[in-house]
Amino acid sequence: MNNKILYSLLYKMLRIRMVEEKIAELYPEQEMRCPTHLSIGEEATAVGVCENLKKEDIVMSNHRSHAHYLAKGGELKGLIAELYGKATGCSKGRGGSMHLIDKSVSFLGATPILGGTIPIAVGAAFGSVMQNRDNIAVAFFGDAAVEEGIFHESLNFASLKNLPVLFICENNLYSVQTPLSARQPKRDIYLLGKAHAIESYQENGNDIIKVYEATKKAVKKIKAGKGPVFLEFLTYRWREHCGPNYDFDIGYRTKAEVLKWKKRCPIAALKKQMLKDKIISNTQIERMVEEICDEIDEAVHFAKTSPFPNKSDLYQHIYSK
Ligand SMILES: Cc1ncc(C[n+]2csc(CCOP(=O)(O)OP(=O)(O)O)c2C)c(N)n1
Ligand SMILES: [Mg+2]
Repeated sequence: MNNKILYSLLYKMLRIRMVEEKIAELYPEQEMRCPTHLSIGEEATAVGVCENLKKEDIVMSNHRSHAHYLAKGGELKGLIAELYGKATGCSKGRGGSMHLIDKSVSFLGATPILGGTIPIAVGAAFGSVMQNRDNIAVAFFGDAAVEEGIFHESLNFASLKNLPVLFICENNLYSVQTPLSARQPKRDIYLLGKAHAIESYQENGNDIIKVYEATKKAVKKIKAGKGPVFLEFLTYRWREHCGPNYDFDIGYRTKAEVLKWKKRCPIAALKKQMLKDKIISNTQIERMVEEICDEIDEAVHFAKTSPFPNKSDLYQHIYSK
């Protein structure tokens, strides 16, 4: 992999991490009033996948949406302002954290109804085929979304029609506070893709290079008209399901488990490798951090000083054309 790509992967993961850490820091001020689901610890999947996409390639996300939005090129100021419910937010302050949209980069949207965005991605891919466009559509969803009926209907149809869809399951082992073992039989999730005759693979979702390479291969196949691909990435959420805090004190998982996964931090791993291979220096990393810090401060200032939507505009921007 060339150095430019490695640099970009590191920068984008670090940026997402720092943005979400800032959100966690500011959240207790209670100026952001929407529920927020942070992807801290899971940055490699969003970045490794989206690095392989073109601007026209469509992404559908879910309740844990910030990383997907930013990795696809969604505007940072629009994200932060949206969390503050401001008129300058990417959804004009109507949506909050779980309803992000930036059509300028084909981030068609996030909604929190589990599995609900999977058929939309499939429909978008169907539309692209009918209109002779060569973009693909990507659906990001968690391990719990595969428990929804619509997941199977969507895979069935995509497989039948050979549609250009990439299914990305971010398996972080939990749905809210319930482990996978209490919800699903003992089998690998990617096998569900195979059951629908879709080429399917499982990969380490905390290894950005593995995520990037698996996605690259998948996108190449999909763009060659050879039908959908299903990728399951194993990863782990560090903080509570919804909100800025750590939650190992409430008993559904141990601190030791969280610490074990923190040692598998995708950002630390890539940084270590790039330093060892002398692709980047500590000074360059410090400069990266400073640049991102400035960008985040500017976005927070923009959000805090932006106006709330006018009451008279209440019924505008409810439906997207
Ligand atoms: C249809 C539906 N049922 C229940 C919920 C409540 N809910 C919100 S997030 C969530 C867990 C999702 O787990 P997963 O898909 O693994 O994603 P993760 O939160 O782990 O990223 C649930 C049950 C919902 N949003 N939609
Ligand atoms: Mg999960």
